[in-house]
Amino acid sequence: MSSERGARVWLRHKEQLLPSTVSSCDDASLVLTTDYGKVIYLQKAELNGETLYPMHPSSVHGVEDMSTLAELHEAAIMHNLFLRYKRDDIYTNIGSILAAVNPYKQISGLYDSTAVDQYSKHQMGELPPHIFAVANECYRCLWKRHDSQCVLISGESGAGKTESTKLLLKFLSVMSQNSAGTPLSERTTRVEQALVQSSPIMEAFGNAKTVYNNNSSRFGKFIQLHFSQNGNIQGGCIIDYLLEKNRVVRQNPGERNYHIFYALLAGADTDHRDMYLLSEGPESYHYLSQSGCMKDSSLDDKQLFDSVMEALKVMEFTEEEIRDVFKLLSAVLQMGNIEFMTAGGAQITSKGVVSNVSELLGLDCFQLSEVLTQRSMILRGEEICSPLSVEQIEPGMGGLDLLGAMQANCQREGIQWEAIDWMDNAECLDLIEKKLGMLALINEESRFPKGTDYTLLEKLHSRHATNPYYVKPRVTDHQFGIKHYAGEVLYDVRGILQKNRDTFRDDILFILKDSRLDFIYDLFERVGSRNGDETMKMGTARRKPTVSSQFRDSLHSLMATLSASNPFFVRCIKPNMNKKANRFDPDVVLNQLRYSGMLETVKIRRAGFPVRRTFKDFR
Ligand code: AD9
Ligand code: MG
Repeated sequence: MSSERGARVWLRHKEQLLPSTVSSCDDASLVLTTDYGKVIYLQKAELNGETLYPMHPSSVHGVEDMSTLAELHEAAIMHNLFLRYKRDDIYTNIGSILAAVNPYKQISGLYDSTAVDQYSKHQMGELPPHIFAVANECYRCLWKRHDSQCVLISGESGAGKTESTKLLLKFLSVMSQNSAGTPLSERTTRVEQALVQSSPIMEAFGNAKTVYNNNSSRFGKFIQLHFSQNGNIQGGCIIDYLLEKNRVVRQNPGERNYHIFYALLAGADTDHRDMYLLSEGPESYHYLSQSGCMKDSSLDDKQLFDSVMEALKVMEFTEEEIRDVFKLLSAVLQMGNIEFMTAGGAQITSKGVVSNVSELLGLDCFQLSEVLTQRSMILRGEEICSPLSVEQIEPGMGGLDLLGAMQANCQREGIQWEAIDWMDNAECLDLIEKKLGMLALINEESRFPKGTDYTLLEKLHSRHATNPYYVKPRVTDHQFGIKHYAGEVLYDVRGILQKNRDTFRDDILFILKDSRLDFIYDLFERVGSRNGDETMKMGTARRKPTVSSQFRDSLHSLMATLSASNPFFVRCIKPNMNKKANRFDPDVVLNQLRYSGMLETVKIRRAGFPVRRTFKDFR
């Protein structure tokens, strides 16, 4: 009966189970069309109950909660996502976890005010799975359970984490405005407005087009909201992790710098353009043109400029502050255009650009030229100047290049979030951050005066080569690898210690602190105090925290916060690598289902513990 025309079946084909439909059959043979578009011819004699069997109705029709699927293999889970995705039902529950497949298109009505209203009036499970259902449950739980709530959103680059976050914030801000039925105080509305308006600013300065995502967040973030007893948001904070600073000076082919630079060029009117000493378009700036990618049809730089301006006003930035920020951005762009030639040491050939930069930053032009072409140090109370060669300067112009190689975007997000999932990633995490783990070794070597990238690599290899999660590449001599839960990643040690130390040349810092502009002065005054002036005077190595130790500490504190909260999980899934709507690539999705441990999740949920409460809470 599984071989009747039109029958829905599972076909085992090359180690995979494929959801299929019988398209025709005769006494000896069978033609099947898989849901993912392949046509397969089979001889009936070759078939048995293992290779072909009927699909259970729950799989045929699809279910809102995976734990009610009768068939529990990864193919069935993926097929269920696929069925729903085709109907624009992008959300599916896996017990209390929400799976969200990125539609790469606007689905009408999905997030409008009617939807907000509906989900705010229903309990979890009464309406189809939705990010608003999670938001609502989370909001209700604040009072039901009397503890803090957290939502962990994970997924690879472009899967939809940022969009999900914004939807959560949107829902919560509406709830906050409607709460308690009391007349709104002016302050409250301001808080909600600021909450929603923080996104355009954060995205303009911290997101960029990458090959994976046209609006990729180049930093991790943790958003904390505080609610009053009557349910409105009183305040909040955003903690960011490891911004990819490197991108300001260098981008891979096909990628862009941070959105704000293009927005500024597209949006500033003639007067402001003159004030910021900006030239025409992005093509005149090395930092924007080097990658060969300056535009994308999905990105409207002018419109972004307008929304950032509006947001900055809502956030109460003054005209002067906005002007100073844009001047600084323009100065960064111009820095990238300074050219050098060799004549003795390095000489600046583009004097006009240097004078623009000094004007924008409120610096002395001569001092700036000096500090760009020679390095001065205080040694035993005396100032020693040494000229720099062009080769020494060019990488130094990436003096903004402060980011460690330890950061590989989606993997780094994986490291953050996996720790609190029940998929056991503990051994890999130990390798990275336990006592004598990799981060500790990198730190130790950064502090060690004779340490080099290669002495570090030797130590890593010798201490960890036998760890099953560590990779010692056979062919290259400048890499080490980690087998993360989502796959193996190789890291390059070249430059890693310098990036990890994240120091700022003192002589450059001093002239920046000499700026006529308060804004620039304030900015670098803070860097100075972070550098630790006390120890500098004593001439010893600075004890400024390294990038990796800061990262480790911030993760520990994040973990402490999260452990004290009741978690909700949203797993974002990317349906294809082409950023396209209506395209579900089974290989791409399967890979994500595997490493995110979704299958295990369903099994655990099905084992009879779909809802977990402590006895005390239950009682
Ligand atoms: V990254 O790790 O920051 O590079 P994210 O944040 O996971 O990544 P993002 O939220 O930026 O991905 O989503 C990528 C794009 O997918 C968005 O710019 C939208 O064009 C698209 N997207 C994501 N979620 C939705 C959605 N719920 N509805 C419509 C969506 N489009
Ligand atoms: Mg993002």
